[in-house]
Parts: sequence; C-alpha cells; structure tokens
Amino acid sequence: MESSFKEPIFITRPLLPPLENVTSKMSEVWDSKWLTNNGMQQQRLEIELKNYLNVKHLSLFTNGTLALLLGMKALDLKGEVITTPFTFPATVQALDWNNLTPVFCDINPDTLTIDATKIESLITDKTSAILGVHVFGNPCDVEKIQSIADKYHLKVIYDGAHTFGTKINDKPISSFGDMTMFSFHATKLFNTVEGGALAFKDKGLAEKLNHLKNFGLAGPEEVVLSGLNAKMNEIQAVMGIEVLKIVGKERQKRHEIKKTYEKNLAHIPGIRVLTSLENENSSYQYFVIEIDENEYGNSRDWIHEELKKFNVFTRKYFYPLCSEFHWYQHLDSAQPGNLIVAQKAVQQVLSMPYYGDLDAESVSKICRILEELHSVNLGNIKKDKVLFE
Ligand code: T4K
Repeated sequence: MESSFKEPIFITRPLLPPLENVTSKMSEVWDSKWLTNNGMQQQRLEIELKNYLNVKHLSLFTNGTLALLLGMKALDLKGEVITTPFTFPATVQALDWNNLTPVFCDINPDTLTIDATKIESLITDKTSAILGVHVFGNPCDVEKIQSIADKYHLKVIYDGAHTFGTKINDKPISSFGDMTMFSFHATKLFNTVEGGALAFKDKGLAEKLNHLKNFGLAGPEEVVLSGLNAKMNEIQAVMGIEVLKIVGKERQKRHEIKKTYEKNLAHIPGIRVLTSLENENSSYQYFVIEIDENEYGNSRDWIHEELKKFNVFTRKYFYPLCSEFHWYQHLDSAQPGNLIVAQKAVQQVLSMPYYGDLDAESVSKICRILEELHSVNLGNIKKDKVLFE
C-alpha cells in the first residue's frame, strides 16, 4: 500500500511571484501614498490585462462576486435569468442581490456547463438574460446560446471565474456574450489575492461600472446611482502585475501535470477525466474527475474521505447543487426531476490537487493510491460474492 504524504497535498496553492519583486514594486505604492481609488497600479494592471486577455473594455473589481453582481446591475436586468445549478454559490447569489429569479437549466453531461439545447423551453415573458458558467474552464456552447439570445432579445452573461486566458478557436473567451466575469481569487490560475474583472462589449457601460463600484459617485458631490464599494486596491494590483509575468509558465506546468494525470488514470475503471474541447485553449484552472460508483467499486464520497488518510485533500466542486439551497426549493426549475444530469454529476465530481508546484512523482503517487483503492474495493466485492455464493 502507498504511504501517506508527509505534508498535506491541497487542491491548489496560490501562484506566488518572487517576494522581492513584489516588495520592490510595493515601494512605488509607498512613495506615492496612494493606496486605492483608481490608483496608478490599478490603471497599469487594467491595461496589461486588456492586452493579455485581448479585451477591449475591462473593469477591475475587489473580487469576482461583486464584479458579476454589479455587471448584471449595469445591464439593468429584470425578472428571470436562466442559469445552471452546477456552480459555486457566488453565481446565483449575484442574481439574488439583484432581485433576479434564477431559472435552473440542466447541464451537458460532457462539459458540465448549461445544456444549451434545454434553454429555449425555459424562456418566459419574464426572462431577461442567460447566465452561463464556463465550469472548470470548459466553455459553454457559446454559439448556440448566442443564437437563442438573439432570437428572444436576451442578454448573455458569462461567469468566467475559471477561464483566465481561455480561447475558443483562438478567440478570447470574453468575445462571447455581452459580459464575462473573471475571478482573481488566490486559488485561481491568475490571482490578485482577492480580485476580479468584467470584460464587456458595450463601451457605454464603462462609466456606469465605474460609478457602481464607487458608491454611485460621479464626482465628490454627485451621487448618480445606488452603488457599492467594489474597487480593486493598489496592493492587489501590484500582486496582479507580478503574477501576470509568471502565469504563462504556470499554464505550461499545469499542462504537463494534466498529461501525467491522464496517462496514469486512463486504465482505472470508473474514473472519467473531464477533458477540454479540441478547439479550446484551456485555462488549466482545475483538474476534475468523475467517479462511476458501480465501475470503480465505491463512491466519490468514499474516495474523498479515504484520500484524506493519505494526506490528500480533494474538493467536491461543486456540491451541493445551487438549486438545493433552501430559498430556491419552491421553484419549479429547482425540482430534482428537472435536473437529472446535474443530480448525477454532483455525486460524481472530484477536483484533484492541481497547481504548478505539484511534482510529477506526487501526481503519479496520487494516481497509484486511486488505483489501489479501486483494487481494495474489487477485493471486497469478490469477498462479498463468495459469502453469498
Ligand atoms: N463563480 C465561480 C464559478 C467560482 O468558482 C467563484 C469562486 C466565483 C464565482 C466567485 O469568485 P470570487 O468572488 O471568489 O473572486 C474557493 C475560492 O474562495 C473561490 O474564489 C472559488 N470560486 C471556489 C471554487 O474556491 P473555497 O472556500 O473552496 O476555498 P478554500 O479557502 O477552501 O481553499 C481551497 C484550498 O486552496 C485550501 O484547502 C488550500 C488552498 N489555499 C487556499 C487559500 C485561500 C491556499 O493554499 N492558500 C490560500 O490562500 O473557495
């Protein structure tokens, strides 16, 4: 049996630039005595990110949740928004804070993103938008979603928290839909400790977003709308400027880790690796497997617990489904019978440790543990059979 890891292996570790680079840049902030409110570093990061992500209009925020929340506020959405139940709570909570009702749509079994073929039947005269999530960096069916939106005059917003740098057929992910949110949380491929951004199509939204993230202020004595405080500060921006320099290398490392996982997991029955699409340039945000209990010999929950004994801490992203939150249980669209694929996925997904500093030997060892756990189960199943025969 494999021994346990000496140090805990987490699902991720933040991408950290050399400390001396951050401190030397930080001295610029100290000298300027300007810590937040549209400072120089924040402006600089915005320009650098526009170039990196190939985005025309981009606005930085204190985190991804507030970016999404205020983005939808800027679009002035009303009524119902069709979305996925298989996401992090932030996606639907951004709807709640805008007094918008989620209408849950089932997901595609291959990509685990909203099933575009099921959207049209959920549209009512109250629908104002479709909110898709590019789950684990896997893009939604952006073409189909846009054609539905065009037909019914709906807005399209994407929660792209996991899609930093993702491209489809060489087109940046944010070129699809009216608006895309990125999260720059410490656990993301690119981080500003906490942070986020909105990429948007309509240039006219830039000023409104600036007001919304700064208390609705249009000037020191002029409040034009009801806003919030959601500005990115200078310390966050410095971190971002430095992390941006090393994010390309991190993506390469994650690409290699992904290959090691795929090679070592391929022959274990009951484990499906969630792969990227062929025409997609992945963000390599998460490495996710699905466990088929019958084929593997035991459940996802069992593996999740067993791995802890080896000092390996996986996560059940995303569990539970957002449609199961008690305040949605009265909704028709939240009923389990309407979300068959999502109900299955939520019991099977497991996000594995995945970050550039995870060495190939550790990845292979994790895979060997998974293989051994499968064999142990087979042994148990055979023993049970003998007992019954
Ligand atoms: N939409 C989607 C689809 C999202 O996934 C998210 C966030 C959002 C919207 C909202 O974006 P933000 O408002 O956050 O920008 C984490 C993150 O906090 C969250 O950003 C992320 N998604 C979510 C999937 O994961 P937790 O509560 O699971 O993280 P936590 O603290 O348990 O960290 C996970 C592991 O990472 C730890 O076990 C160890 C490691 N870690 C974590 C931190 C914070 C470190 O090594 N160092 C660290 O500093 O939510």
